[in-house]
Amino acid sequence: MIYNREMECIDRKKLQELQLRKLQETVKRVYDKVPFYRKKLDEANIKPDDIKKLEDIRKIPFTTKEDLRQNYPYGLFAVPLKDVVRIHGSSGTTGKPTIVGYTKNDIEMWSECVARIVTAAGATREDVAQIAFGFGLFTGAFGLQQGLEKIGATIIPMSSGNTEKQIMMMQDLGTTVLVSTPSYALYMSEVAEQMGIKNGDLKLRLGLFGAEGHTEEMRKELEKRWGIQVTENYGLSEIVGPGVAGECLEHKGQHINEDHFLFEIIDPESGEVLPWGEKGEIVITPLSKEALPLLRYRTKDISYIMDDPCPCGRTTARMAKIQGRSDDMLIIKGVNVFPSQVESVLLNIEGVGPHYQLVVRKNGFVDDLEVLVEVVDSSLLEKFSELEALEQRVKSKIHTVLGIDTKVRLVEPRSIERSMGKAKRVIDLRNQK
Ligand code: DLL
Repeated sequence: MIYNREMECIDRKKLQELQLRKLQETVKRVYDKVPFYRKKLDEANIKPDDIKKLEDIRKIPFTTKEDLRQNYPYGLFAVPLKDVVRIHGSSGTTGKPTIVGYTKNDIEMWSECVARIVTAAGATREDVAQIAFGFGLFTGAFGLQQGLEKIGATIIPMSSGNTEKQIMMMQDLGTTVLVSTPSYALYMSEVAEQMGIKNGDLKLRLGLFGAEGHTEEMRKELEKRWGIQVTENYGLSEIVGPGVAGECLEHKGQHINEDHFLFEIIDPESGEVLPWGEKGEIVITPLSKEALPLLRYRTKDISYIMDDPCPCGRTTARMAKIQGRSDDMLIIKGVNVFPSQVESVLLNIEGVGPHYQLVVRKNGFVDDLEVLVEVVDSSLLEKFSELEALEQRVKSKIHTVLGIDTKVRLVEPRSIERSMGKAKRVIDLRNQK
């Protein structure tokens, strides 16, 4: 099923014409309505009329999270607050959240985008969808709820946490679709198992997972544990929330809602635009937003774009799995390492479980990486020689794949903190004495 065939199967030339027209309108709107952008564009010596073709976007300076921070909370809004019907925010690790806002039309556009991606993932009005994202300032729960409601699915707004009740409801209410982060889905499967619930006791058939990445290996693990199809979707609050892109059942990347979001890939160091197919930082310009229209927002997410035809029939370009955020990248003894690479390695080793954590410490001028991973069978922890052999195996696998030496510590099952939202995989002790 395709939710909006006209836009999802659009001819590329037509799409580019549409994108150009919307880009021109957006630049004009922010120039007229947002003093920050007028100043920024004046300083760069650009007038809205200078945008004559899509490539002219490259003349426009980037927008960063820091710009949003400095204009906290409403400084970049392009409409008066009376026209804003909803506020959301992204939880910063420290300090104040980034505040975003939506007009009625923005909510309509957002719901449509989510309706498209959940349809692409195989959800229908027959489904009972349990939302296990936290309802609140976070965009995940409301975003998925609106899109799923739009396609006529039955929503169970459980929010995150309270995991045993979550599973009880799943069983009693006949949940068919689970909406959560992949790490919470993993934790929920563990709790279901402890409760003695088997897949056959549930009607679950589909996972709509997002808000953080998961590797192909983790997808297989989740599919096996729950006995379901796992799909992934992507988005960020500054752009709209979930609904920017999502996987179809071909699992060949996440289809981008290109009529609403213009993607570029840049070299994160130089800022130079890279051709599609090359890996770099995703930069997004939303093309339809009224309340918070940003220009060339730097996401810090690293990926690449594919535009070869997808067997599903959609003509929209697809983004590959996010490899990591540029600020998550660790440099261990001169080698660039993303936590997702370690995840792939660990999930291919028998005897260790899918729960892990990376601890980074400063050791003189270099950074040391310690990998904590749970053993599947706790009795192993008493068998010293077997334990050491497994530790060595993990160490050497990581060395073969990533080319770095790490410390490896095998720990008790269930000893690593479980996540009900976005997992914290990296513990950074570099700034601690
Ligand atoms: O996480 C929006 C969202 C909610 C997307 C629910 C999908 C589902 P933020 O809290 O602002 O918004 O965080 C955005 O999360 O820049 C990525 O680093 C990361 N992220 C989101 N989806 C994925 C994904 C929501 N599929 C940040 N893979 C983004 C990897 C993801 N990272």
